Amino acid sequence: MTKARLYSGMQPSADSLQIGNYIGALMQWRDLQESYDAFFSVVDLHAITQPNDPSELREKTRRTAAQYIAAGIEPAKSTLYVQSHVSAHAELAWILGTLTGFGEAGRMTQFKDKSQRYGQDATSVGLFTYPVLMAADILLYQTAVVPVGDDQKQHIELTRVLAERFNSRFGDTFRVPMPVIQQDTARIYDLQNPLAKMSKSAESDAGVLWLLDDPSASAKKIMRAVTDSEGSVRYDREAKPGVSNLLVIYAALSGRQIPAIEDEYAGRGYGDFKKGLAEVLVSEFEPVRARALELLDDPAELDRVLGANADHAAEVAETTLSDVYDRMGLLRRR
Ligand code: ATP
Ligand code: LTN
Repeated sequence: MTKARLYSGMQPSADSLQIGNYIGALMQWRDLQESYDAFFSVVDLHAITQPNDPSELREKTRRTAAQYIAAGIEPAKSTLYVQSHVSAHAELAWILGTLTGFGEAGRMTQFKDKSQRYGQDATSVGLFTYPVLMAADILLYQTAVVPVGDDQKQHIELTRVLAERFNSRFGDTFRVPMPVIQQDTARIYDLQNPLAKMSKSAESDAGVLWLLDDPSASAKKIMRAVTDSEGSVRYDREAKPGVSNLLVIYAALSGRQIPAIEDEYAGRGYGDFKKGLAEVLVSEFEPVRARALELLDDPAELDRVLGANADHAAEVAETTLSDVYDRMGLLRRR
């Protein structure tokens, strides 16, 4: 039996991924690649919706790919490639843009947040159409499931709407994908501001745990994480957002349940708990970090792997794109 298709991606928007990307996305990807025909892209065309230095963008793209592999995505098993290597993404995005309402795109909360943060002058049309490009990524591959963090749920909903709209106007062309959101780890929060999502592009670095950071730097950030004055290690998202966030991270990285961790630290202070978490984090991340740095030592080999995977992705994508052009009545070149 052929496996159902899975698609996901991350932006190369920093030198290192953060732990929210790892827990909220990569850990699921690693497990899911066993049972799906998985495609994972480094979405560089999405990343350029923010200003980028060209040589830094190249470096961040390789680094993101290296971290996928280091975290356990296997390029021999899954298709791991760079979005801009497959021109069909930009082409289908144009097509889908013609089917997307202006108001519909304007209701995307990520756009509203980001455009507000950057101001009108720094908000590009590309940022506005970001979710349309994301829909193209997913629909090109006849994707069944899309594992993401919960911040991407609205974009997947738009993708479904666009797929259904196209299918009803032009005939059955796209598979309508389903999001897969692991609820308990769907949102890791900033260590200094446990009400905000941890993010690669956070304004301050103090609350972000980086996958490629020196382990001692990460341990220090954990020791300084915001907690509360109660002093007991107990999960309560409303009353204790800082401690609850640390518990979620602890549970995800150790594979243990939150109540078991609460029991272990009952009657002990936050200092012990944080030390325990720092140890778990270092032992999980150290091999990932070492492997990523090793891969980055040989960029030619990394580029070769990405190129070969892009060839496969392009083949699949072209089949869908050519069907789309045909159904819409674009005259095919002979
Ligand atoms: P940026 O700040 O550049 O937008 P980001 O760190 O928010 O970056 P993305 O590249 O946008 O990360 O997202 C990659 C994947 O990681 C997505 O599936 C997203 O839902 C997930 N993700 C990102 N941040 C978190 C988080 N704090 N908790 C859980 N999942 C997350
Ligand atoms: N917008 C996504 C990244 C992304 C993506 C995708 C995720 C771009 N294309 C396709 C899943 C499927 C984000 O995580 N910020």
